[in-house]
Amino acid sequence: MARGEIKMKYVKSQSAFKEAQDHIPGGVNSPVRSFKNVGGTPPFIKSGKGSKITDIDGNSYIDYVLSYGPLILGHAAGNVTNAVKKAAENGTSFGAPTVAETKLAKMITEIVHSMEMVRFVNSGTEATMSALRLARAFTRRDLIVKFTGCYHGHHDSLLVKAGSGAATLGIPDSPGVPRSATATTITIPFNDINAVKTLFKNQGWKIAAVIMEPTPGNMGLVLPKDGYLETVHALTEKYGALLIFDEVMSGFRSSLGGSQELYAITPDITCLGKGIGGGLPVAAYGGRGEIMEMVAPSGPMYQAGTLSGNPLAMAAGIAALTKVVQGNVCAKLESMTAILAWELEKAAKKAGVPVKVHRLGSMFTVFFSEKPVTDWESAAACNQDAFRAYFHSMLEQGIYLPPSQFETNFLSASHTPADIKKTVKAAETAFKNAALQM
Ligand code: KE4
Repeated sequence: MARGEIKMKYVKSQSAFKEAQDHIPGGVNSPVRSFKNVGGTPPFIKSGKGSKITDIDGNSYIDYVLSYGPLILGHAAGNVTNAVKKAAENGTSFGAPTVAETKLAKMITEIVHSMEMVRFVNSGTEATMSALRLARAFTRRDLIVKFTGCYHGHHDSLLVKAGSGAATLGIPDSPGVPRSATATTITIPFNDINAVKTLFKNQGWKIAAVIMEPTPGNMGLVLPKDGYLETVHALTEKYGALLIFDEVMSGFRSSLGGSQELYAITPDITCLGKGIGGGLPVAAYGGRGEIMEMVAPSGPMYQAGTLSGNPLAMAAGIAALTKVVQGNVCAKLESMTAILAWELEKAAKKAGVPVKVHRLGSMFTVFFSEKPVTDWESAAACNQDAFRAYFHSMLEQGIYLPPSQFETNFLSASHTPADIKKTVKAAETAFKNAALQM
């Protein structure tokens, strides 16, 4: 333990974790939360407010997980909480259309111009699963292309060489996924332009769609090489395949209109999640009208959901996006995140620790690597022991980071310059701990 660190108490979380493991696999409802990759006990969170969370032992943290992206405004943002309370007083679900769904859909189509129409679902997994089915229905082709290290949720056909929790736990190809489910999924390295050119040359006319995180966040944050996205897009257009941008994480985070706005690329279908629900379960897929008209009941491609477009989730999403747009939040977060990334790089250099800090909009990742990180292979080669030492030192100092090298950190509109200052100071100690592992 480096000097200056306060020893957090986790007595209540330890007993809560023990009990949870008797009733829930691994004690968590999503694997990355288990701290299995970094060791130790995951703090059980009691509450959040703004940029802070407090666990059941009373420890308080500056939060850079923010529920893995949704909380662009921060925890318990007043307008979101009030909107959900008000909606709940009128009922929680109807199984019937409401005007709130149209309102949020219109807001999204006005921000993400490639989405002329939107269908709401309940998770990013559902959004990408439905987008694949739509692409296959529209093109009448079967082959899907994904990229190693990209994560699109846990449905069978895309749980192949996946990032995020699958990579964190070292199970990028999960048991239980039958060969038949992945037989039409082709996986190639991200940022390898020759691989995608060769694939299209050989099989382009059989490809229904390429699905990608344009700026992957599930290997940690990895950025596309110059011209890469443009080339992928041109190849899909040349061979009549659809381009699906999975912006579940990057939407309203890399910029207001997502990475498609930043890189000026118009995908055929876009998947959104996280930020559009203000912390409630909402995701969506959408695209050109002629494609979306294929979706039942307009067209024959079936997709449904009991709680899709749920009134509370719609209220939260409308309140959150209204504030994000009116408050010019993305631009403000751009500069604060850039300052933090620069200061972290400086602190690592001072501690003699080789890192690559990648930053885009309000997202960033600190890779413990001397070499550039451009794909899954180089991300996986990072020094994970150094990451673990850094992670635990930051946690001990009240900075709550995603418990995996293969995740992205997030800022919110509630983070303050004082939070940034405290985070950088903690990192100076944490990098010293990391240096002992290198
Ligand atoms: P969900 O099914 O978890 O709502 O969304 C899946 C998904 C799809 N696409 C992208 C680009 C995503 O990042 C995700 C989910 N992201 C992870 C974090 N890397 C969720 C956190 C978790 O699995 O607990």
